[in-house]
Amino acid sequence: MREKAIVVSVAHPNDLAEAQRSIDELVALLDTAGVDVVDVIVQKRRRIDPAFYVGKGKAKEIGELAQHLNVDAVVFDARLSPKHVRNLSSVIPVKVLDRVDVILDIFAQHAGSSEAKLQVELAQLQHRLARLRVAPGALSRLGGGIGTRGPGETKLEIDRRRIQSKIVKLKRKLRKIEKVRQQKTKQQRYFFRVALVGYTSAGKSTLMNRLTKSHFKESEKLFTTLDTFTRAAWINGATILVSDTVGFISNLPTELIAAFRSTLMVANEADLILVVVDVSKPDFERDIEVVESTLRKIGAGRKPRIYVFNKIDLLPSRVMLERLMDRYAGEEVVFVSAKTGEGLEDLKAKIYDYYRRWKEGKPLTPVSP
Ligand SMILES: Nc1nc2c(ncn2[C@@H]2O[C@H](COP(=O)(O)OP(=O)(O)OP(=O)(O)O)[C@@H](O)[C@H]2O)c(=O)[nH]1
Ligand SMILES: [Mg+2]
Repeated sequence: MREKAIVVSVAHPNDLAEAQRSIDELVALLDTAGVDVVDVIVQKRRRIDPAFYVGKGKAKEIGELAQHLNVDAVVFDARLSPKHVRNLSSVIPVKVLDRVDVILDIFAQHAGSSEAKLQVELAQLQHRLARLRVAPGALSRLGGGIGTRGPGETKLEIDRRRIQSKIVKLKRKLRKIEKVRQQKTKQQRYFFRVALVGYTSAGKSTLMNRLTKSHFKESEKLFTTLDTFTRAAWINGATILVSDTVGFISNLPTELIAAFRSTLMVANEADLILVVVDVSKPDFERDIEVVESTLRKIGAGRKPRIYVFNKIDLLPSRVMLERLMDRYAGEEVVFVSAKTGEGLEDLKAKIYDYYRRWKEGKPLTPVSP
């Protein structure tokens, strides 16, 4: 059954467009998590309230509205501090959640492999532990549904010491899995390795399926892929290993980056990174920035890369495509549609170029857009 929620955002008066973009993304995240947004409240202020995030009066108002609209949760488009959660929960009679809770919830619902499940559980426990320090009351009345789902026994685990010992155990299990993976990557280093990275829903899995003739799940929902899959592609007779990876998003919770470290390492170990970008989004350049900063965080900032500007079939006109091509002329950019197949031959030719240089032992110089 779908839940209902109110979304709350604090917007700087000079940056309303950015706030709206972020709200739209949060609404899409909530939709993926199974939650309908029945109202959006935007409060314009220059800085957030240190105690109540939106200010106490506003928080009370939101609490009343939540009751009136009979919603299951109030979701703040932010990363709330534990203190915010505690104070807000004292005046809002339903679940108080933030962007991190929503992303963690989606990850919990989509985790398939045992490794992904362990990684999500670890991230959730760490997130919960941080909250517990200040807001134990707010947690105990979470109930069920969004914000409370977990792949393991985490559900209503609220005892700090048990959480801590669980974290230790999870980390140990994950290290074991990582060792096995490292063993595998050692065997793979004789091949040229390409990693697909990019914003969530950019079309990484669709491209992966095209390049390697596979059938991994593609979906308009966010964070469909949480595991790393590697398959071979044959380009001009060369065997090239292609890996699909978990998507990025702005403000990807640090807990998740830490927990998914070994999954994200695939980008680090690759010889070449394909940054897949959905150029049908008007603000795709922002997505590129997010991807770049995430790559830096995981230590892959200097890897050679090709920018794969995807979904060109969705651009409103050919003129628009040509304008984009002009703007990026001379850059390491290929324009494709993973859906129609347009541009894929260009992409393969480019990948092959890198492969040849790698094979000849020539350095693959990093590029920037
Ligand atoms: N029109 C169009 N749609 C595309 C194209 N490439 C991918 N899509 C669609 O975009 C959506 C997301 O594609 P995915 O391949 O699942 O994206 P992803 O990057 O793997 O996303 P996550 O795994 O969720 O991070 C799907 O509905 C695809 O069918 C394209 O070139 N054109
Ligand atoms: Mg995917």
